[in-house]
Amino acid sequence: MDKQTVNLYFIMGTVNLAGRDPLHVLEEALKGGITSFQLREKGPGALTGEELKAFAQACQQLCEQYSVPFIVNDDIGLAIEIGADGIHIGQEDGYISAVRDKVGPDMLIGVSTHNVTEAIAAADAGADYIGLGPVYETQTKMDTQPVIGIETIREVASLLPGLPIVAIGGISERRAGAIIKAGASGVAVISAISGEEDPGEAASRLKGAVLLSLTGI
Ligand code: 3NM
Repeated sequence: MDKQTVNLYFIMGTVNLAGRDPLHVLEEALKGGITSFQLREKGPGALTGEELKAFAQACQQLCEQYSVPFIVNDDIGLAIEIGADGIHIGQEDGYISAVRDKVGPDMLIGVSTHNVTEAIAAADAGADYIGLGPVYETQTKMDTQPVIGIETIREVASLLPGLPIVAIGGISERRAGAIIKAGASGVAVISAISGEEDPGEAASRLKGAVLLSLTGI
């Protein structure tokens, strides 16, 4: 997997969008230049069953239009059923090798990691990319691990130079530069796009910050 694929990785579900239409937010983010999209449907009122599947397929179709990989969080069955481009799993979601057996050779597998040990284990087990965080405090996910800061990114990036690393947790346009300079391939955000007045503009500015820092390396 190309590191550029995770330059700007947007995560969203239908929950916590302050009444906005999620497909509209996604399309604006796609227009703004996101390079990956993860459907993460969690929290009170989260869609399930056929409703979730229909929503996932609508997201998938939009992503296809913009040639952006469509990745499903956690739900391996759904990812397989609709033919997602990727599946993203947490530390508690089972062995990567078992997930690979289920999804076949072509689906991307991303893994959430929170320290050097988890990052190395994920790389050894064949993860296509890792999420690494939370880099900063986040208001979006309640059960996060302790904040890891920039130094952990630097350490993991130097130990795993070939692996796409996407930093996550409390990332804003202002913070993106330092994260990229520390060695991350990109940033994953929820609120810095979906919580903004103009998600397209927010995505475009974040992308600009990431690309500027990458060219400066
Ligand atoms: N995972 P925001 S932090 C979904 O550290 C998620 O693994 C995290 O949301 C981790 O960009 C997080 O609004 C939430 O801070 C990111």
